Amino acid sequence: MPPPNKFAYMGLLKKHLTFSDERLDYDVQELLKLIKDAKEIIAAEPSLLEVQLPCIIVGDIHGQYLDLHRIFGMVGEKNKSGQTTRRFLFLGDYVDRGPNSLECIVALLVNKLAFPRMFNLLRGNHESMAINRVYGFYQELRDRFPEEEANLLWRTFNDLFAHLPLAAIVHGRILCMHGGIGPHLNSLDDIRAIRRPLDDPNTNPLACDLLWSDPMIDLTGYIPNSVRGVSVYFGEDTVVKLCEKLKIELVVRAHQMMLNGYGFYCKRKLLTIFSAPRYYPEKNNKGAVLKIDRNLKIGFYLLNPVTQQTKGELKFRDDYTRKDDDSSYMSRQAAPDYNGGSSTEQQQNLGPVSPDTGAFANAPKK
Ligand SMILES: [Mn+2]
Repeated sequence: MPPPNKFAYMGLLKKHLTFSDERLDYDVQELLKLIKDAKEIIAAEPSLLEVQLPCIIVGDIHGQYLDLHRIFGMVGEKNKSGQTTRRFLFLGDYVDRGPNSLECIVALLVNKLAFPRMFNLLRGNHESMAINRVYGFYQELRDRFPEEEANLLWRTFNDLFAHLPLAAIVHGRILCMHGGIGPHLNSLDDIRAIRRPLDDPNTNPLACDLLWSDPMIDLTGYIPNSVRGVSVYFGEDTVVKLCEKLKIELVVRAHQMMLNGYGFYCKRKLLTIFSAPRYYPEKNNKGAVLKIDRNLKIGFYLLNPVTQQTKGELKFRDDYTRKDDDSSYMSRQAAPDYNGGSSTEQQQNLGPVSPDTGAFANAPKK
């Protein structure tokens, strides 16, 4: 499928087809117009997207623009004419943490405009003001533009983020979201009924869980998510019951770094996909992208944790000791509040990049 004739953003689209590890130059007025046009399409979509097969599902990107390029290259997505051949579902967390939040979100939005049905974008917990104010996106804009323009761009992007759909159902059988499930989710219509825009997704309990919750091993039911400071941990029984109730086969979510890029949970009824390799450099994690064919058969593309600096020397470290099981998930026994430990200690154990928390979401906003 080629881009539409006389596509207004052909120049911008082409700019993103070329692999580059430098920041791109953008025209602020063009960006503002792009956001406005993309918002129009996104706002008209339902809160629960319906996605057809085959499709490629991508987890957290977090400003790692080079890795977004690797993903497009891996799945054979792009050729020089800008043709697109794959249907994508992105699970959110496009911005923050990495060095190129702007390139990532602009690349995705311009593709959304060129191929609205092929590029499906969900909201992550970082697509919200309270979070991307403090985890990198705002600072990146301030570094790249004069203050007034940076503030305007940041507000305009966040206004678009408030309109992003919150979940997707693939082929009627696979439910996808950024964070996970929660006690307020009893039917697909519950998701469809969420009104957007949602400036602060945490004001809607179901939206908050879709963006923030995490699975926990050895847990029954739900408990407060003490590491995130918002939403819940959910146990295997809640996944089993939800699959029965909603007549779905699988839940696919992102939101947590997996050493292998992906990790099954609950006897393969839930799958985490994380697409930002070396997100924790000291853990040398892989990234993964999920491929679902038209017969619902799934497979993975893996991104090895190489960079131009490491030149692949760490490529094989741990390759043969890692399993595709639940090893990256929190277990009830290790939970920070289980034996009187504190969540602060838990986060410090994870090294320089700690999991994002929603504590800021409760702080007074500017
Ligand atoms: Mn997240």
